[in-house]
Amino acid sequence: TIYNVAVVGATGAVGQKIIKILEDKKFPVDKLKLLSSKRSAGKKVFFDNKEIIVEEATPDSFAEVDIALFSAGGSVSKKLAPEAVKHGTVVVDNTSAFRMDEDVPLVVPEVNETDLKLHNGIIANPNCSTIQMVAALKPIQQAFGLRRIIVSTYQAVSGSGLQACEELEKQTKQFMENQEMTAEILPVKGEQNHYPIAFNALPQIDVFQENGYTFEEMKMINETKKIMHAPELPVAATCVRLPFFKSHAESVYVEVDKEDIEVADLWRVLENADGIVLEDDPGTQTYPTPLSASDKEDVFVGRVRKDLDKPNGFHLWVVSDNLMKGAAWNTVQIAERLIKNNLL
Ligand code: 11C
Repeated sequence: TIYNVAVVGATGAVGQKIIKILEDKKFPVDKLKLLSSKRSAGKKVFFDNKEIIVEEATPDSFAEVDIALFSAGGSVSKKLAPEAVKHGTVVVDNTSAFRMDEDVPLVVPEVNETDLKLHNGIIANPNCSTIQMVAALKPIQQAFGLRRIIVSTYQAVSGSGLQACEELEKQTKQFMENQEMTAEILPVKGEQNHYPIAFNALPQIDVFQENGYTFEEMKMINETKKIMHAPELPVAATCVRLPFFKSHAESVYVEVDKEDIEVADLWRVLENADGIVLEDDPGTQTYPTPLSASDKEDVFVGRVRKDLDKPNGFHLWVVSDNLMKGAAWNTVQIAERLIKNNLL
């Protein structure tokens, strides 16, 4: 069987990756519809050696579309995903619009593929920094149980979009030429204060919530509990933006249920886990970095250490491409699993 597929946000960074992955993975596409805002409509994109003209996304765009992959921002998803569902289209949404809705499965295939069967037309793709953490922690949860998670992130600028990447380039040049760095976008577009990201670290990703945590931190906390089916699991997060373009890194501290576990036990379950690549050998300075993980679809884990005080505590370093497993690849993977499980 082949399917009519729509990509909403086709000219954006994630949309472009989605189109490339559909091609590379030979996704069973009959017709591919590329949709965007009015501003980008008319652009031409190649898919399978054929030119496709990008069309403006409207409520009527979804007639005869089997599956739509949305990555055009939360407000577009809120407006158009329900319209697509009315046409019988199944939506995989890569924004935060529906993630915490009870009737919307929030899925990382290696972690909770079976939640897909509960869908009512919309499946949500989690936040990038959440995806890579739960992918690495699921095999540990399954083998040893999880008692608590504390994560600090080292996140790439591409998570805030193309303009933020341009800002990092501009500030780097300004700094090297002894000029004052000008900041207009980061940490958050539209906020009152902006700080340089070049040669800096910004402990704010997305807007602050009333509890003093940022929205990115609360996404990591709430999405993790939902995906891992662990509403009572204590999770704390500190999210920090750093001046590199691609792939998020995370320092993750976990406490497991068992006290007689050693690093080798964690290595064993991580080595055998789907979508995880273990790169961990201090003797040869082997560990993943944002540069080494970029453009790859896996989640890389290294620096596994036992806590020096807590017998059930472990530290891990988790790195993955935020636009690949963190966004485009996880979205296409969900679509593949919907087909495999007869859920379209
Ligand atoms: C960042 N994690 O790095 C964000 C980007 O909820 O899908 C992804 C936002 C989202 O800034």
